[in-house]
Parts: sequence; C-alpha cells; structure tokens
Amino acid sequence: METAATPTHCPYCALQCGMNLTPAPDGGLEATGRADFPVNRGALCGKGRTAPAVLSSRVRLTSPLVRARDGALRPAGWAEALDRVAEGLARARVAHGPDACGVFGGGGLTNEKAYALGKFARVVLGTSQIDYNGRFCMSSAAAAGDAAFGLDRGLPFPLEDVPRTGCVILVGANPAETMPPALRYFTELRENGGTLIVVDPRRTRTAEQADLHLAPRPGTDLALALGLLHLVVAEGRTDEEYIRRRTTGWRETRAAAMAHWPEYVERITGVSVPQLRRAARMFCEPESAMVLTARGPEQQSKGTDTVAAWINLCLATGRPGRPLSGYGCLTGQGNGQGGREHGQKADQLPGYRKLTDPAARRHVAEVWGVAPDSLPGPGRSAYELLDALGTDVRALLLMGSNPVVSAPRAAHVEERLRSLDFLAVSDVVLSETAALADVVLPVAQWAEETGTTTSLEGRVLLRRRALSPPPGVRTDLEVLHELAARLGVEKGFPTDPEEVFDELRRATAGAPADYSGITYRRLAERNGVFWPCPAEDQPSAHAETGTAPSTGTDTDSGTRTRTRTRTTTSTSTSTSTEAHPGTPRLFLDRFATEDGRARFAPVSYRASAEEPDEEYPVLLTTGRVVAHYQSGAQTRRVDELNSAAPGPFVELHPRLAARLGAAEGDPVAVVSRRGRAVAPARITSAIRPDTVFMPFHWPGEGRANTLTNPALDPTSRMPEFKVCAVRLEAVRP
Ligand SMILES: Nc1nc2c(c(=O)[nH]1)N[C@H]1C(S)=C(S)[C@@H](COP(=O)(O)OP(=O)(O)OC[C@H]3O[C@@H](n4cnc5c(=O)[nH]c(N)nc54)[C@H](O)[C@@H]3O)O[C@H]1N2
Ligand SMILES: Nc1nc2c(c(=O)[nH]1)N[C@H]1C(S)=C(S)[C@@H](COP(=O)(O)OP(=O)(O)OC[C@H]3O[C@@H](n4cnc5c(=O)[nH]c(N)nc54)[C@H](O)[C@@H]3O)O[C@H]1N2
Ligand code: SF4
Ligand SMILES: [Mo]
Repeated sequence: METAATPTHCPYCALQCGMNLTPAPDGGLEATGRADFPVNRGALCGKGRTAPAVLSSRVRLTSPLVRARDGALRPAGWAEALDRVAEGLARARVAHGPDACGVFGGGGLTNEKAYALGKFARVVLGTSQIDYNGRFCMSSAAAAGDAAFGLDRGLPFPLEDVPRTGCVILVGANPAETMPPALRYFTELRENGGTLIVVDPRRTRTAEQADLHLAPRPGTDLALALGLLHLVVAEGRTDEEYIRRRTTGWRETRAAAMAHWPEYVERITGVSVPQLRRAARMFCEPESAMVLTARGPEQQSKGTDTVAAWINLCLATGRPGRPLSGYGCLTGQGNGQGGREHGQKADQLPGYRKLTDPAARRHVAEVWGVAPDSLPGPGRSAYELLDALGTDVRALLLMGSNPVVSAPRAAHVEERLRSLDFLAVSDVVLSETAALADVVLPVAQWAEETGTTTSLEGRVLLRRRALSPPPGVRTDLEVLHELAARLGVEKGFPTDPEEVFDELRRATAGAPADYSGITYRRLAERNGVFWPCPAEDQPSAHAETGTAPSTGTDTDSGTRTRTRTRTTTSTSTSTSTEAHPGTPRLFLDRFATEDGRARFAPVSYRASAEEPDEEYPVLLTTGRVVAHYQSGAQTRRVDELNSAAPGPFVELHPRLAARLGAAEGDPVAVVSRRGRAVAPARITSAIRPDTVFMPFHWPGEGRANTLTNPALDPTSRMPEFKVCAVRLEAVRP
C-alpha cells in the first residue's frame, strides 16, 4: 500500500464516479464514494463498490500463458511470451504485408493506452487494420453529432445542467441500471418542476420515474422523432429566428419530416397520436429542454439517421447551444469518450483528427517522428475487422475487449478468431476471448497504475495508482514498449503514463479534442478538466522544432507559431501553459462547423435490417442489468454481483409466455437466423408483447450475441444489437 487513502475513479462505466481507496481489514482495498466529486457526490453502484475484489481475485492472471504443442495454455516467462507475440505479428507481416496484422482495442483503456495502441498499429506494425469496441457503443451518436455540430463530445454540457432544464427526453437509456448514481439528476429534474419523458420498449426502472413513457417497437425511434418534428412544425412550435441564425439545411429536413404523419408514425411505432402530441408539447413548452440518447436508438443499422432525427428536433426548437438545453449522448465505457479520440478508431488520429486529412497526418507524423506518407490510411470497422480474421487479417493483438461474448453474431466471430494464424490478448483475467489466444499477457488493473480517462461529460480525469501490481504482471504500456522494441522501434513507447500523456498533449494540440492545456498536475488538483483545453502557450510540435505549421486548416495555428521554442517535452511544471479553464459547455456562441452553424440532416424512416415474419415473428432486443458490466469478464468474478444476477434470462410478456406455455423460470429457446440461445423465462408485463429482451453479459448457452444481427449502419458501421427477428421455442426442462 502506498498511501492510506487514494482518491481515484471507478474502473467501469463512463460516469467515472469518484472513489477513495483505503486499506480494508482483509488486506485488500475498500472503495467508498467521494463526496467531493460533483458527478456522483459520494454514491457508487454495486459494481464500483465491489471493483477492488477483482484486484485480489484468485482467478486473475499473474503469469503470461502460451499455447503449448498439445493445445493447452501453459504458464511462461515474459521474455518467451513477448518473443512469441513479436514473432507472430512479424511472420504475418512478412508473409502477407502490414495489413495482415490487426489490432483491436477498447473504450475501457486509459487515454494513454488508447493513444499508444493507435501509434503502435500505425508506426510499429504499419497497419491500417485497427478498430475497437467503441464502434459497438456510441459510434452512431458520434457520427450524427459530428455531422450536425462539427464536433463529437457525448455531452456538450455537464450533468449538473440536467436537473435545471425544463424537460428531458431520455431515448433508449436506462440509467437506473446502467449509471445508478446518475438517476438522481432525473429525479431532481422532476423535483424542480421539470418533466421527464422516457422512450423505451420496456417499462424499465428508469421509465417508472418518467412523467411520460413512450414504448415504441424496437427499431422505430427514427419514425418517432420524425413524427414529433412533424407535430412541432404543424403546431407552429419551431424557433424560426434560431433556425435562421444558427442552422443550415432546414428546408429539406422540414420537407422530409412533413411526410411522417402522426397516424403513419403511430402505425410504425405503436405509440399513439395523443401520446405523440403530449410529448411534443412537453418538450416545446419550457424555455429549456434536452434530448439524451443512449444505446437503444443508437445500436441500430440506422442509428446515425436516428440520432440525426433527434438532433433535428432539438435544432428546430432552438435548443443546442442555448443554456440548459441541447442534445447529448450518454457515452458508456469508462473511457468511452477519450477512447474514441486518440487513435484506436480505424479512421482516426489523436485529438479526433482524421486520418484522411493531410494536415492532420503531417502534424501527428511530426510528433511521432515519422514521415506522413508512412502512416497507413483508414482501416475496417470493428465487426468488419473481426469478420476478416483468418482471411485478410492473419494475426491479431487484442487489448481491452472480449468479443467472444460482446460482438454481434458471436459464434461466427469466435470461429473467425479460431481461424487466425496468431492471436495475442492482454487482459486481467482469462476472458472467453483470451482463452482462444496463442499468447495471453497478464496486465495491471486500474488501481495498480496511473492514467487518465475522459468521462461522458468530456471531463478528463486522473486515475491514481493505489497499490503495486502483483508480481508477474506488467502494464499495457510496458507490453507495447517491449513489443515495439522487439519489432525494431526502440524509441517512442515510454512506459511512464505521464510521459505518454505529455506526448498526447502535443499530438492533440490544435485538434478538435485539444488536450494540450491539460497536465497531470492540474488534474491532480481538481475534479477534472473539460476538453477542449488548448495550451495558451502552445507546446506544439511546430514550436518545438521551430518549423511553421504546414497548412492553415487549423484556425489558431497563427498564434501557435508565435510561441517560443521549447526545449523540454514535459510541461507539467510550467504554469504558462495552464491558463485555459477547459470547456464545460460547448456551442454557446457558435458550432464547431466551418460556418459556425449546425446542420440539419434530411432523414427519412426506413425499416430495420430484419423485420418479423412468419418464421421469426418476435423482436429481440438486448441490453444490460445493473449487477454486471459488459461481457462480464470482470464482474462475473465477484461473488456479490453473481448472487445478485446469477445468469442470463429472457424477459417476455405474459401473453407471449402463455402462447409458448412457459412459466416463470422455464428454459426458453430463442432462435434467430444466426443461432439459438437458451435461458430461463422472466415474465413481466413491463415489456411489449411483440418483443423479448436478453442481457448480453454471459457466454455459453445463454449468450445473447449468438442471436444478434451484424447488419451495419452505413455511416457509423454500428451493428444492429437492438433489433433482430427471432422465434421462441419451449424447452422441456
Ligand atoms: N450495469 C451496467 N452498466 C453499464 C454497462 C454495463 O454493461 N452494465 N455498460 C456501460 C456501457 S459501455 C454502456 S454503452 C452503457 C449503456 O447504457 P444504456 O444505453 O442505458 O443500456 P442498454 O441496456 O444497452 O440500453 C438501454 C435501453 O434501451 C432499450 N431499448 C432496446 N431497444 C430499443 C429501441 O429500439 N429503442 C429504444 N428507444 N430503446 C431501446 C432497452 O430496453 C434498454 O432499457 O451502460 C454503461 N453502464
Ligand atoms: N447484444 C449486445 N451486445 C453488445 C451490446 C449490447 O447492448 N447488446 N453493447 C455493446 C457495447 S455498448 C459495448 S461497449 C461492448 C463491450 O464489450 P467488451 O468489449 O467485450 O467489453 P468488456 O467486457 O468491458 O471487455 C473488456 C475486456 O478487457 C479487460 N480489461 C479491462 N481493463 C483492461 C485494461 O486496462 N487492459 C487490458 N488489456 N484489458 C482490460 C476485461 O477484463 C475484459 O476482458 O459490448 C457491445 N455488445
Ligand atoms: S455508476 Fe459506473 S462509474 Fe459509478 S460506480 Fe457504478 S460502474 Fe462505477
Ligand atoms: Mo458501450
């Protein structure tokens, strides 16, 4: 133990609750909520409270494992394991070219790890084939937000604004289970006289808090949003002056919405016209209002258009960029926001720069000390990458994800992983995916290493090391350092997180997600800094090398070239770079588009990739329960959480259960075009009679993702986790 109480943040979701870690009587650590952190104000959910159990779990990995000749994984030393990984990657590259090596990352990785992983792929492997699990998460909201506002930051305002607004429409979000300490923002909203509308095919514990619950058929949110916009226009509730001053594209969008008559929308969604009217009024009447989306509307093959339609509703009523108003996405993973900014995504360079932008390539290449031409172009999206394993992509390095449980059409993905020439996985436990690897690298966990994350608010936070990792374990940064060296790159992969962060600051200087004014010291002193936070005295690569920026696409590059030349890379001790306060609220004066205006998107309704038919008459949707996190790799190792939620289930309406002849707890088979899963029935009238719901936290027979449809959104490449067609079969117990 290095200190008595270490203030840090939870390893799990994007709320990044503040917690103190203190020594527990049993020799481990105890996590308690930090009252001084404004987001959770002392509250933690059961996952956060029990997170220390995974640190001392007997099933955590403490030695590398390598696949022996007999096919079993056996313990090995680090040198052997790392040699095998370097060899596996090098062999694929020599035989089939750089794009034969793939890299798959995760939104749970710290900013430093995500940055180093993206750099490793582009600089060491020279591959374009990198993507990450965030593609499965908020990518549709990111694509729509970026298109509309010129910038994607999940929430453009802090959560503290939520209770003070007039109305919130919460679309396909269940914070009662997925971010319990955040539920109080919505209950406070109602205590303050505001109203809450929840859109969810299930009457969740969140929906129970709402003034109005709309329960559309899964996959029809796009029609719902268009229907609301139609009503807003028909009832003369648009904000014409705002539309004129702050937006473009209204005429086409208005025309598209007018084709979506309320009666037509009722037929598609199952939400009645009076309910639609009531929702439109509740949203328009107060001076301020917000729409917040989560995975419900986003994880669809039309997720980007769906989010765009909700943004259209916000723009038409003059919400974004106004106090206590606008559109936001509730990002999911611990570093879901930062993880999408620093280069793990197939088309991206650090700072949300685009890999196709010559100026961005030049800037980042200069920080990395490589030629811009040496950087590969954009690669495949997550599912497409997994689908290409064993064909184009022959070797894979996977860090921070468990796709055997969490990817769509998981049995196929599992088979693709098995068909690889070489698979290396770094993890803290032997996840279902790690169990398929040729080499497993055991890494340190959150409380054993320092690093930064960026929460759903866009707040950059410092997670502090509270104890040393067990012997036999290394950090992900050490793994990348060692692999880079073995593959011929001796420099540029430091193992000290602060050193990585300082390089990240330079790489993001002048970028949309500008972290250059943020230092570890600043983060240690306060409860995070909201990006963008440019350095006043920009410590950019240009200033360091004394060369001028090569293009003028960055509007502030002029000021940057005037800064004095620096001789050190670390600016942690400098105060002159630390003046910018950060940006809790975006878009108040202008949007981040070239002309400063937000862009409407003229979208129209289309059906889901799979609609029910005679053979598969029921809709399946998937999601989460409060006790487990994601693929369950971590939380299934915690006794308390397992007793609270011991296994998968199929939630179905009493009418559907009666037709099937299934009683509570009876095993039910759910069959889709991809496969078959079996889990006990959980019968409840809180779900639509045409829909069943399964949580996706478990492997094996009850794995929800055996069933899900990998149909992709054309823009975000998000799979359709939230809608597919299934049939139910009774199973004799
Ligand atoms: N306990 C727990 N908390 C978590 C996580 C976890 O695994 N477990 N994961 C974290 C991560 S990474 C994420 S992304 C977030 C996710 O957070 P949420 O988005 O809140 O979680 P989900 O349960 O996936 O989906 C939310 C709701 O969408 C509804 N839904 C399903 N289909 C549709 C549809 O077609 N339309 C609409 N409007 N709603 C629909 C579901 O019924 C569900 O109640 O949670 C984070 N927090
Ligand atoms: N059917 C269905 N499927 C879904 C979803 C859904 O709603 N429905 N949601 C999707 C969403 S939103 C998400 S975000 C994905 C998430 O799904 P996954 O990507 O599988 O997420 P996790 O289970 O968090 O996997 C993280 C893995 O990395 C390990 N790990 C944790 N921290 C570290 C670290 O610092 N370093 C390393 N090397 N490893 C670490 C964990 O032990 C775990 O094995 O699932 C998606 N899948
Ligand atoms: S709500 Fe999220 S961040 Fe907070 S304790 Fe639970 S899992 Fe951790
Ligand atoms: Mo997620």
